Amino acid sequence: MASQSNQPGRRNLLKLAGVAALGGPLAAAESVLGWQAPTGPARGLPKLKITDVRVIVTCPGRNYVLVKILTNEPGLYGVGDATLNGRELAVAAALEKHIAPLLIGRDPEQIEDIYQYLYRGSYWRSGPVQMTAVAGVDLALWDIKGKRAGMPVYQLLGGRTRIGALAYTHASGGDFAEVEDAVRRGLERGFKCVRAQVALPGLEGTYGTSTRRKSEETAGRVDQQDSLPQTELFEPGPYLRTVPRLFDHLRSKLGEEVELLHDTHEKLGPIDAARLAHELEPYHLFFLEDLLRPEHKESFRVIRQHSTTPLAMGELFNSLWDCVPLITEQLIDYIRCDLGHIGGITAGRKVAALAEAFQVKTAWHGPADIGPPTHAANVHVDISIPNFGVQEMVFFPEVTREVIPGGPTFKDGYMDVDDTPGLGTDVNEEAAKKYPYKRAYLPTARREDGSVQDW
Ligand code: KDG
Ligand code: MG
Repeated sequence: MASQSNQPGRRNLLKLAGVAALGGPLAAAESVLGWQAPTGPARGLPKLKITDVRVIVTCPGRNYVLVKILTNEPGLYGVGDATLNGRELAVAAALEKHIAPLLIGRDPEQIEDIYQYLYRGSYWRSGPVQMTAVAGVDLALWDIKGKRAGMPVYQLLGGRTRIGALAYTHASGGDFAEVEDAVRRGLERGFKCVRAQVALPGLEGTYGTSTRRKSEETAGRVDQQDSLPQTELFEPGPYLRTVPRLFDHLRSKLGEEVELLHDTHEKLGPIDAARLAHELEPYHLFFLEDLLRPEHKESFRVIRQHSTTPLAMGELFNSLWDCVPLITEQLIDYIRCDLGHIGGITAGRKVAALAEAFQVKTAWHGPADIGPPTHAANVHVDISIPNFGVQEMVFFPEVTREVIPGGPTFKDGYMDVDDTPGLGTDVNEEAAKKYPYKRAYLPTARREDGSVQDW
């Protein structure tokens, strides 16, 4: 992996040493070029340096990309998650070839500066590959800071604001009765909030509407994939006719107490989205998720004009700035970015603070195709901010936990993290080697006439 130093060249250093001897503002030039902390090391501890950045690509059930950042303090390292479902190797290459060489010799304590440097310093900014790579680094740096401080990350973010993070699970099925059974199973497991999805009669279905039960939970898993993407079908007409009837069924069978959610997965156009949100009003959803494609933020105005159903949006966003218009115009009620795809905890806390000012709550993306360090980061942020809403969660299989141990716990409807210093997750590099990467794609979708449809 990357090993060359990032300190300024010898000739520059000699020049700067002469200038610095004069004192004044120019004396700072050396520390700027060398990226040394102007304030000195924390708590009198010796100065930290990044000595190695390891990128671990592994497939314990599905593909994950982990970033392990090592320091000059023996045994002190951090682990982050840089998994981008279906584009894992692009992120791994960005990290190995472009980002790791920039980090060697840097002070891992300077998390904000490194985030700014990687985000703005590349000139080309944002995008899912770059921001997932930045998130992997960011999480590893927060892990290091927590370990060094002897504190869980949520303490570094300001300490607890709640007993745990209210969590939601997924329920799906081929018909309304199957979905109802799946919701009941979620409730028996302790969940207070359940996302409900149903297959569409007469259509093979796609994400969240599949006749292959639970397909949305397994999408992208290598055992579910051919070597090239599957093509799935979607039609808005059957979807719009079916979903309100599903929630009518669920409310009549389950009552008002259970919090129900639904994911449209960016499939609709503006007026169809407004119709769905309007027709779901009697069933009082906790939220209706990702109605529109991420490009069309202005179209949320159309939905707002027609409905009081609470709206959530954001898992395809890549930066704080993607969130700004929806939050500042109060066009959504929940911002549900993926901390692993917007630059990590450093970006997420900015999104949360912006949202707080406009009474928007958080609902960070928490699917199976992001690794345990991102799930841990979600919960550290959830339990330390004032405007947390709800947290999507999954249970990882044993094979994933063998390779990436640790992560949040679940009890009585809430997720939590313990007081392990740092994020509370790790990577077992030896175990990771047993599960080499296997090419896998997310499915794609088309309409019945053959044209491309958002999946
Ligand atoms: O890789 C894609 C999944 O992360 C996404 O489809 C899951 O929409 C999703 C959700 O709400 O969990
Ligand atoms: Mg979603």
